[in-house]
Amino acid sequence: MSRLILVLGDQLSSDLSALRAAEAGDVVVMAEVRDEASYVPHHPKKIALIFAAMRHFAEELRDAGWYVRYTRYDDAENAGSIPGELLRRAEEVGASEVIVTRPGEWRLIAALEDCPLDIRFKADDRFICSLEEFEAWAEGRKELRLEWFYREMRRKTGLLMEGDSPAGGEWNYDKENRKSAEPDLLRSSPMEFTPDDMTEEVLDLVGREFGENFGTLRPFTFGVTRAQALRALDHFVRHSLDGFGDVQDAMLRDDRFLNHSLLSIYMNIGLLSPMEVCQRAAEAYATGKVAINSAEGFIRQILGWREFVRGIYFREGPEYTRRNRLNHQRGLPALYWGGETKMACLSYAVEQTREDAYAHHIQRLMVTGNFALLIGADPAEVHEWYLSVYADAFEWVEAPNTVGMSQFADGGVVGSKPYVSSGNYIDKMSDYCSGCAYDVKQKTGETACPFNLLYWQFMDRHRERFESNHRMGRIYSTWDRMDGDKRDTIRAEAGRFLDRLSKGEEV
Ligand code: FAD
Ligand code: DLZ
Ligand code: SF4
Repeated sequence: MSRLILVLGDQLSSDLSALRAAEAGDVVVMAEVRDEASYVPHHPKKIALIFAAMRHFAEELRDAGWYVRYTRYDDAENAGSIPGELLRRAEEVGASEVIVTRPGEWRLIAALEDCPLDIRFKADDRFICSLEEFEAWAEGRKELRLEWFYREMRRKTGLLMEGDSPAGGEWNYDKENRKSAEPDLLRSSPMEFTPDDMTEEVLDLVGREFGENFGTLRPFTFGVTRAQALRALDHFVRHSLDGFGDVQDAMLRDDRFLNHSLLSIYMNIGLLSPMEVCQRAAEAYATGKVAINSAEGFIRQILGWREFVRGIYFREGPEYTRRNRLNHQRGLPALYWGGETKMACLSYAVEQTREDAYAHHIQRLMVTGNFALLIGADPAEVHEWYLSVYADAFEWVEAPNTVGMSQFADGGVVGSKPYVSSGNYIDKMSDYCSGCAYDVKQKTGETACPFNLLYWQFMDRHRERFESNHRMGRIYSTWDRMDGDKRDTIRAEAGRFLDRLSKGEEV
């Protein structure tokens, strides 16, 4: 009897474990469904990316001889959910067994477990570190810290290793990767692609069905096939990787991508493997084409962070997204969904997010994430926002970054201290402040940058929790040395700012 091989929208890899387990006569099932397209209000570009890449992948599977049953979003018989589609297809072909590579989200794993078919999960081995390996590494450690995990991964893979030693002599070149950036008309941009007829059809569908979601659908320039993703990788390694490290943390109004790769969207839906991306970067270093700080900085994000957060997501379990260690309850302000704000940094980051379904790491962490944490936004709402608005957002990678790294809602599992800053950091790393109604140099007063007030108010209100953190002691010494009247003014002005936010006033 034939079996069903389920391929999800972020599992578009020809060497997927479920496909490898198939036998002659098995039927591949792929489905564009309402439940997946609306569990959060995804950015239209994200839905278009996934549907278009799914349709192209299904064509490639058929060309390679697979028997594929593909359901389009507007098919009349569409059951609206993955389990529903499996049941329908199982009846059609007379199958009762389904093979699926374990999904990247607890919600969908639970839905499949509840499905009254015989569901066989295969490990998702498109990662460099298996979940078993991560568990073995994490077991018995008091704290899980990226740096130690990353070194293990370097040793395991041999990436950027010279014998037992790290290439160039250091494991980590982060110190060299904190420069600000100057506008440079010659800086290359990520590769863009023109939609073909199949993608145009998807764009029309998404425009009709999801046009009300936050986010601009056109122009749509993402690649949607493995061949295009490989071209994007090649383009990045040739033109942007060498400059990646230097300006990795910088932000510029008129250069949204700087030297970032935009490769997360391709890796996260399976069009590129993390190992091949790292190998290309290591090869570019070995052949003298890129500097060590760039190759290492880039590889660390993938071999280190990407693998690390995935391990955390599955280790911490389905309740992880509901953690709220700092007990933050504020609703996410309307400005995150495009409401007016006078704060230039937030306005630029949100506008870019709306147009591109993309913002780079420091914009996510130190602008939108920083502000949400400082105002005490409910981490569940913050999580829903990040999961919705970025084209690369899938829970296994988004949740540890948001709930853990950015909002400290997991109490320090991902990061050892909260990522918060005053306006000074944003001013140093960007050109945003020169176009702002607020003055980043003013610590108090009518025009003071809100980050300056909120930063100290955050430290003050969470003193009990953070004072004993050895990485934060100096912050509290600075606060205590401040003139008492100034501290009171900061508390009062930050309080008024938060009141205005609560009333829904423009800030
Ligand atoms: P580059 O700067 O070119 O980096 C190269 C690659 O490194 C990325 O493609 C990505 O695969 C990997 N990487 C870099 N940082 C991280 C990280 N912290 N965690 C995991 N992988 C990383 N990344 C996602 O892929 N999906 C998300 O939903 C997501 N949500 C985030 C939410 C918040 C609040 C924060 C602070 C970060 C989030 N990140 C997420 C991590 C990071 O911001 C993106 O991976 C990166 O911006 C993707 O753009 P890029 O491909 O141009 O990255
Ligand atoms: C994100 C997404 C969307 C928008 N739509 C679909 C879909 O219609 N069909 C599908 O198979 N997958 C989709 N996905 C990806 C799934 O939500 C993803 O597989 C899970 O979140 C697990 O990572
Ligand atoms: Fe952002 Fe403050 Fe700079 Fe304005 S002054 S852009 S609010 S950091």
